[in-house]
Amino acid sequence: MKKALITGITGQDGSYLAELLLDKGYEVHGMIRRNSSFNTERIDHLLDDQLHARSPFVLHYGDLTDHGAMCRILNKIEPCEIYNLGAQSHVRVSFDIPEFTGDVDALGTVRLLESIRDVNPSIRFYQASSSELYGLVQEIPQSERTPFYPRSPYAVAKLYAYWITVNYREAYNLFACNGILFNHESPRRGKTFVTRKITTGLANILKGKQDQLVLGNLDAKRDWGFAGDYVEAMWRMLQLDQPEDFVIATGETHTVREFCEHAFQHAGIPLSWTGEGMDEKGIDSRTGKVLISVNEKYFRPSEVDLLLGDSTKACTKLGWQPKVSFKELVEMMVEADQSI
Ligand code: NDP
Ligand code: GDR
Repeated sequence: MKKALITGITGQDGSYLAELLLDKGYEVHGMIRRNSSFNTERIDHLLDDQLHARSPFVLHYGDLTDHGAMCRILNKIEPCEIYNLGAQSHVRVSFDIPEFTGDVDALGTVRLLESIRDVNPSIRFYQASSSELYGLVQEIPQSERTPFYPRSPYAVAKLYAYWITVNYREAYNLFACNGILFNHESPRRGKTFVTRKITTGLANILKGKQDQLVLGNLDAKRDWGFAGDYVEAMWRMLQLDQPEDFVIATGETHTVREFCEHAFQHAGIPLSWTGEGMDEKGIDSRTGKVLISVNEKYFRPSEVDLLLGDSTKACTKLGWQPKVSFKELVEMMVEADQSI
């Protein structure tokens, strides 16, 4: 039985990847952080499944800031694949806690790679790299050959993680791959990321629990896919004969405003817009009620305006393609939040 270790298993992607690997018959191990309250909400159903046991699913306390703990976990479980999904993953928050973000996202990656070198250099390694690496637009669409220009402490930390992964592949012959994943969302997306903020806000408005949704930059364009599709690409990368880096994206881009329009439309509210910049408002066209407004506190000191990925290489070499369209993704998230 193949054994995998996932860091960041309590996050959105960790939960989908754990399901995928268990379905493939893997023994799945996850590294979790000690928390003052429960943080296993996204994987509790897998822990419950243990009672009816399909494949073993085991959690271990550890942290990407703790090299000793990582070495102990690796020695104990002897995984053949490691998926490094753990990170301080919020771009806006990284401006407030840049040093911590660098410690976890950048140095955490080299700590894990060093543990692999120490414990077993034949372990295959997946690094959760990000389209945030592209930052300031150099080229559209963005592919594996597009130059990087990171625009946040998060992206700069992920840039280090990207290159240290490449370096360990070249210097020590490790089987180490970067997946340069564009934004991917789901009903399990953290509620402070814009898509889920919109769909939870909309559900609250419909239930009368919230009057308005307050957002930041409505003009930002993102290439949004479904997280369930994207974890399949991670797994495929580690099954290759040779380690390589891949862009994973849908090849479509939409503004935050378009995401709002489609979400509200799907809930039966036709939106129209008035005003500009900070004064822009999203209005219920039937009643004239203001449902969306803009507040500068959600703006970033430096923004990434446009992301649009070209995943031709993944299509050719991994046989990977996204299955869920933008419209289907928005509708899935709107419906899931309305049913809570
Ligand atoms: P989430 O924010 O949902 O999950 C992040 C995970 O990392 C959580 O399990 C969190 O644990 C864990 N974590 C945070 N700090 C540490 C630490 N110090 N040590 C160990 N674990 C830690 O992120 P996603 O699932 O959305 O993303 C997964 C990875 O992919 C991240 O690295 C992210 O940066 C990257 N990425 C995500 C994209 C996306 O669109 N979703 C696109 C491109 C890259 P806890 O639950 O305790 O907070
Ligand atoms: P992003 O995702 O920064 O792309 O990083 P996020 O959903 O936070 O922002 C997307 C865009 O929406 C704009 N925006 C807002 N964002 C948030 N969070 N809240 C708001 O109220 C709001 N209003 C407008 C943002 O300015 C931005 O332009 C995500 C994370 O998952 C990273 O870990 C990952 O690497 C990248 O995607 C790819």
